[in-house]
Amino acid sequence: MTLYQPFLDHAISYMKSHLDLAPYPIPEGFESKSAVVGKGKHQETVITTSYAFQTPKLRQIRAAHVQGGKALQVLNFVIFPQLNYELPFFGADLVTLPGGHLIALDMQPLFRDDLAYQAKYTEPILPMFHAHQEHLTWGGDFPEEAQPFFSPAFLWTRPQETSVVETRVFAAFQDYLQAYLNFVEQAEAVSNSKTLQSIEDAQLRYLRYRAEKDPARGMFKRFYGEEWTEEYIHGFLFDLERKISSVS
Ligand code: DBV
Repeated sequence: MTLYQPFLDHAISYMKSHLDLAPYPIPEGFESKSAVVGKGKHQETVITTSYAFQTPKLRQIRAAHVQGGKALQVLNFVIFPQLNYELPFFGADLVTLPGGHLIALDMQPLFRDDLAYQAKYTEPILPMFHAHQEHLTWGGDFPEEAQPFFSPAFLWTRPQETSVVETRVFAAFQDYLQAYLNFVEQAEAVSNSKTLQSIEDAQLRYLRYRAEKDPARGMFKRFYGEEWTEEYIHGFLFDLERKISSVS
């Protein structure tokens, strides 16, 4: 069992019991991809597996699970709400590289500086955030241009010990997902056309940033080549732009 498999298993089974999940199409060739990397006794098979679902309120729930031995494990899990809900994104980037673990967990706001929005989607989870942050110290600098996309409840940490990932980070992941599904349950559809436009704008801003700056791009290119990587990023991981242009 690899490091993030229990996270993925938990997320899928928890969502299955709390949401009306339907499959979300994964483009052909992207459900699973593997490559053999490294030389001699450092050879490893790196396999990337994709999962995707949707619900009436959630446009795309998707995970990318990269498994390449003890020193290369990634679970990137994002939930993109439908465009007629003001819900934040659920964003988890759980990364293990030869240099160590890097954990990003947040409910990423559509409108970070809007106080009413913060009162609704950040303040209720601050106690949970502080409880976890006590054990998971701040991970230090991260790209300044990414800051608008994170909430004040952004859990960002670089644990030294794998056991911390297995216990504290796993507990935080479960709590954040549970809190997120509570928000989803309570969310009501928006019909005001100005609000709808501002949601679409905010989703596109987020999505373009993530697609353009995807920190996994270099890794995927090395393993699977440029063409596969760009198609994976724009056609699956961050696909909103294409979905919008295909209906309008
Ligand atoms: N990150 C992704 C996807 C990944 C992925 C789709 C499927 O968005 C993995 C894989 N993240 C990944 C890897 C690294 C990071 C780093 C492999 C390490 C890159 C490296 O060191 O070579 C949060 N992820 C990071 C970093 C941050 C995040 C801040 C470190 C800084 C950096 O290298 O850029 N999550 C990430 C992020 C946003 C987010 C930038 C922005 C909104 O939600």
